[in-house]
Amino acid sequence: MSRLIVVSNRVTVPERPGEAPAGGLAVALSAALKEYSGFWFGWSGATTSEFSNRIQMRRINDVTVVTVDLEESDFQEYYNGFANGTLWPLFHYRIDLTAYDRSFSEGYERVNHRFAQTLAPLIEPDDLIWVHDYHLIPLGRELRLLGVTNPIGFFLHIPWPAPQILTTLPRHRKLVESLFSYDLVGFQTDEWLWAFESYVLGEAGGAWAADGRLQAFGQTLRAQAFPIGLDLEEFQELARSPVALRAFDRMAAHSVFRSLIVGVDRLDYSKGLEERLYGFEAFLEQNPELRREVLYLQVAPTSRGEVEAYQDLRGRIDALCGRINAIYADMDSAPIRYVNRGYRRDELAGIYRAASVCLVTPLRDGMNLVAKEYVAAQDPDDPGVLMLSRFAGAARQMTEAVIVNPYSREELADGLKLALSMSLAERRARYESLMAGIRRSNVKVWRDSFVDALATAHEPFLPLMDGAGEEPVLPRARISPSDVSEPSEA
Ligand code: ADQ
Repeated sequence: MSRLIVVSNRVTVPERPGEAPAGGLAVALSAALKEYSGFWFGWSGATTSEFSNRIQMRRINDVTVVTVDLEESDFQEYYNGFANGTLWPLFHYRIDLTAYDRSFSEGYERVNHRFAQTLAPLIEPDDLIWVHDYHLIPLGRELRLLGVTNPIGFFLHIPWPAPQILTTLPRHRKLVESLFSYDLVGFQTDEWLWAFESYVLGEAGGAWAADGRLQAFGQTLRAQAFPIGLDLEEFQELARSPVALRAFDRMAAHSVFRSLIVGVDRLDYSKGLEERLYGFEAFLEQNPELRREVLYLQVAPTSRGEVEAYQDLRGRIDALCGRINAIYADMDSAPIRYVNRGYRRDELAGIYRAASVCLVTPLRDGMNLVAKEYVAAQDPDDPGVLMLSRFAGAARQMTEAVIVNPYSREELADGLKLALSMSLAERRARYESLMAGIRRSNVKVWRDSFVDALATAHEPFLPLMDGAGEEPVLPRARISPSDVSEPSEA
C-alpha cells in the first residue's frame, strides 16, 4: 500500500485520548492518519528568527509527525496575515473584514515555497500526498515546480466563496490557477463545489473535459465533494469515559429544574455568536415564563487572538453577555454562562449529553463538527435537539435538525422554543435519522473516499515544452494550452 503524506498548516495530535486538539481539522486528521503508514507534515507552532529546513520527527499516539518551525515574519504575513486576515474572512463571505495587503500574499507564497522545499526530499515515488486547507493552496504547484510527480490532492475545510466574493481578491486568478497543479480538489459540500466550478467556467474561461474533469489554465483536475465526518466510535467511547460522566454530572447538577442549552465554538466571527446571543435575548423577551427554566452555556475559547477582528469580537461578546445577564438575571440565577476557555473532548462529550438543545448557528461554516459531536453524544432514549444554521455545511446532510437562519433573531427565538418543547417521540425520530447519517458518513469514509479518488484521479504528465521544444518549462501540464481559451487577467 502507498504511504499517505498529509500536509496541513499546524500539526496537532492529541498526546492522550480525550485531549482537545486545536479545531476540527486536527480532530479529523489525527483520526484519519491512524490507519495509514506515512506521516503528517506541517508547522510545529514555534517561530524562530531565521528560517531553516531542519525538521523534527516524532511519533505521537500512533501517528508519525514531521514538523518545521516558521520564521517570525512568515508567521505574521502568512498565518496572521494572508491565511487568517485575508483568506479566512473572504471565504466566509466577510469582505468587510478582509485585509487586501500585498505583503501578506508575498509571505503566503514564501511559506508555501519553503514548505515544498522542506517536504520534497522526504517524498518517495509511491507516496500519495494530501494537502489540507486554505493556508496551503499553492503548495501543490510549488511541489510540481520542484519536480514532484506523485498524486497530489487538496481538501478545503472551509467554504469556497461565490465568484462575486472571490474576485474581490486582487490575485484571485493566480490562486485558482495554482489549484490546477493538484490531481484532485475536494470540498465539504456540493454548494462549495458548485461555487468553485462556477468560477472556473465563468471567470477563468475553463471547460468540462469529456471525462468529467475540469480544464483551465492549460491543465485539468478532478473536483468533488467529500463531506467530513466524525470518528464515531472514538467519540462515543469518549462520551462513556469517567471524565465525560463527571462533566455530565456537574452540568446536570447545575441545571436542576432548568433545561441546559449549549453552544461550543471557537471565538470566531464566522460562528455567529453575536447573532445567537441576540436570538437568545429575543427568546427571553418573548417568553417571560421560560426565563427561569433555561440556562445557556456558551463555551468559546479565544482563537487567533493576535488578529484585530478577533479582539474586537471578544469585546463585543463580553459586553453582550453582561448586558443580557444584567437584564434577565435574578438574585439566584442568570440565563447565560459564558466560558472563555476550551475543554477536553471527553469533557465536551459530557456537557453535550447534559444539554437539551445545542445551538450551532454559524453565519458560514465549511461543515461544523460540533453539530455531529452533539448528536453522537446523546442518550438514544432521551436525546436532545440540534438547532443548526442553514449556512453550515452540516445543514446539507443534517436536515432533521431544527434548521434556522442565524441572521434572523425571531427565527432563532422561534427555533429555540420549538426545540425546547419538542415531544420525546419527535426527538427520537430526528435523532435516529441524524445518527444514521453520522454513521454512514464517518471520518473513515471521508478519508478512504478521498484517498481512493486521488489514486484514480492521477494522470501521467505530458511535459509542456517551451517555444523551441527543448526544456520542459512546466512539467505538470496535462493538456495542451491550445485546448483551453484563457481570457487575459482583468
Ligand atoms: P473549525 O472551524 O475549528 O474547523 P468545527 O468543525 O466546529 O470548526 O470543529 C471544531 C472542533 O474543535 C470540534 O471537534 C470541537 O469539539 C472542537 N472545539 C470547538 N470549540 C471548542 C471549544 N470551545 N472547546 C473545546 N473544543 C472545541 C474547520 C472548519 C469547519 C470544519 C472543520 C473540519 O471551519 O467548518 O467542519 O474544519 O473540516
